[in-house]
Amino acid sequence: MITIRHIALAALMATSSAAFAAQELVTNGSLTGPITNNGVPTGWTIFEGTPDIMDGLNNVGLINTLRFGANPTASADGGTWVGLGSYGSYMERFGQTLSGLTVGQQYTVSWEAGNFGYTYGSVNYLGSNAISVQLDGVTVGSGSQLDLGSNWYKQSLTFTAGSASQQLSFILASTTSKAYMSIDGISVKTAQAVPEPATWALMGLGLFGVIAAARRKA
Ligand SMILES: [Ca+2]
Repeated sequence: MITIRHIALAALMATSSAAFAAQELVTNGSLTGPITNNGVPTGWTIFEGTPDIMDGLNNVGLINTLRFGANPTASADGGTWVGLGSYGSYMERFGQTLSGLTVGQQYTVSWEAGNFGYTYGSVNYLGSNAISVQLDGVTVGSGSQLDLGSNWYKQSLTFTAGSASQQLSFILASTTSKAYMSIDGISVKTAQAVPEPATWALMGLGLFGVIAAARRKA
């Protein structure tokens, strides 16, 4: 039998999920794919240079290659990640197109970043750098600068959608620092909105209904 308590609970759950659920807009944000030198995981595209798919045992996308400047641990996301290099005018950039955006809506892009570098003989990519976020090829912001040995830090920034479909990409911020950084656990979601007064009122009404129904029962 459907009681006022059921209706009130349903209303409460509906308003809560509408207010707090945020849909993931990134495909394969875990960057899961085979170890590859010059390649990115399914769902992603290379826009500049030669990014690599790697993990803690396979540097620059080469199997059994421990050429890290500093030893990495696994990221919180786990599995494989993507390595991005910078060397003067040579830059590496990868990304994917976000669709279904609402113009004027704020979104939060978050990711994990680490700086484990690359060293082999006289070849050294050991500098400090930051990971920048680009929308349609224009930088909208950067994570914090990380020195060699920085072992996975959560980064995020907020942007406002300018059109329903925009190209999201990642590139190192400094072109002068010869660095090789790691990125994993990429996510884009609607920026957490504070529920509007009408939503709070509905939730309050739902709670009131539950309490009233419970009292009647007692
Ligand atoms: Ca991963």
